[in-house]
Amino acid sequence: MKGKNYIAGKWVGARGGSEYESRNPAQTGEILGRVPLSHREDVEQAVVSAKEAFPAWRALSRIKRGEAIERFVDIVKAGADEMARLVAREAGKAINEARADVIEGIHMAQYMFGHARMPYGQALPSEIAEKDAYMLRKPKGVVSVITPWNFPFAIPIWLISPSLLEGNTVVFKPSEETPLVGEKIVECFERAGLPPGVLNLVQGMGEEVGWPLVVHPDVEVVLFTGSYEVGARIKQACAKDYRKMCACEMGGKNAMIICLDADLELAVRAAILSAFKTAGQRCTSASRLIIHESRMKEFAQAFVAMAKRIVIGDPMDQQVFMGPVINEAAVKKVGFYNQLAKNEGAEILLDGGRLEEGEYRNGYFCSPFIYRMAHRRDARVLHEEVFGPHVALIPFRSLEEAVAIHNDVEYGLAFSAITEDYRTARLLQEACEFGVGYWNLPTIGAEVHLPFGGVKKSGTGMPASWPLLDVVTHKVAWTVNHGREIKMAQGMSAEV
Ligand code: UN1
Repeated sequence: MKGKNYIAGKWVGARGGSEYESRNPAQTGEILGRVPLSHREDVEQAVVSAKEAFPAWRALSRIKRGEAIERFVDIVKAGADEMARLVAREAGKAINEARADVIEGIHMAQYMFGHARMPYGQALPSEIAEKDAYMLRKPKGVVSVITPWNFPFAIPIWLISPSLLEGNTVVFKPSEETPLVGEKIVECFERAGLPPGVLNLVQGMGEEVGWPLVVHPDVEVVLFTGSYEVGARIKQACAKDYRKMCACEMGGKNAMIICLDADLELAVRAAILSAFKTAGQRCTSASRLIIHESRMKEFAQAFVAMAKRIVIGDPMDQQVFMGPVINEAAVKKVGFYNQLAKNEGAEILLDGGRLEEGEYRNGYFCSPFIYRMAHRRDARVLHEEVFGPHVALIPFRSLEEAVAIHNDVEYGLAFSAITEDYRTARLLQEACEFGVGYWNLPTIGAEVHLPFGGVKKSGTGMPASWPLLDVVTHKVAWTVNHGREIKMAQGMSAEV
């Protein structure tokens, strides 16, 4: 563990030398490491270093840049187990999920390496026979990458690898909850032979590091995954700078619609995974299960019975399904919304919340909270993101009503339709507002080569996969005269 920032190819402490500790959310007494608590001056140095490295990096062939990403993949693969264990210990994700996080990052890097040999422009027709016309991509410059703790490995790779492939240079600020995973990523890129300054790391908090990275005049693009509140501030700040672009992936209040003809066993399994994987802390987690009223009773019974069997505990234990939530604030937030559901008249089907006894004493553990909300569609708890193991069952009578309930939130990220009928699924696909949709599947489980991002308050600016290549590049027209002359227009006076 270095416990340092990485700027211009050197591991350095924060100016002034302040540090903070990264702790294990399952064992809060366990300090995993110490990292710099950086400030604006550290960001300044990192941006200068990225700016200086840009001309040489963009001048390399795209395939050469892709090969650096390939070497990164080889290095990560060789240490994948160790990386997954660090993800589990620092983010509190169950070990099998931590492995999946690492694999998802590998997949994105592999996809971007493959992309290196794919077309990066187009040949287009011209109105004039003597002209050839092209669209070419050019990198934009310095990209800020600001990422969350819930996919501490995969999401940084989602954002860093397309930026680097296209010839941009990057300043990376991982979540302050998972700085050591962030450090490991950068270490692997260093070992892969990235030239100094191409990828820089600055550890620290949102206001002192994240915000300066957003407003810095030499940053061309801001890539962010996190809350709506922060994403909205970023978008407003970028709008004030005429040349700055951002892509933000933000919150969700995702739903499954479970229809009259649903396969019950499939619906229950999909709902358990959607609501409780990662302890409900994915932006794609489902917190609303919209169920045909005549299937409500049998679904609720089977769903609650399975939720009771969820094993909660140490993320390193192979048998554990759900680890802790990330921190004290998250425990409090889950507790607040569980109580709010009660205050707003919910029928509690499984009362859950903070676990404090025995093995749970030293971590931020919460058990599943499940409730039925039949009448109060305007209840606040049905509209706000909780980011924890908290899920509402909401009955509907007609498909029109199901769609209306589904769309009656300000978010639109992940959606799943559970039905055996093609026409019903087609109707829901068309009418529901979402960015990542599924039929007879959980709301989680995105694949790296598919577009990923939300509508409404869930996302802006094509935040992942191949659409992101457009965000980090300019598309320029390049038109060539292969004729021998340029015909002059009329209106020239006679030679003098
Ligand atoms: C997120 O939680 O920010 O679809 C992304 C999924 C993941 C992505 C989640 N692969 O569940």
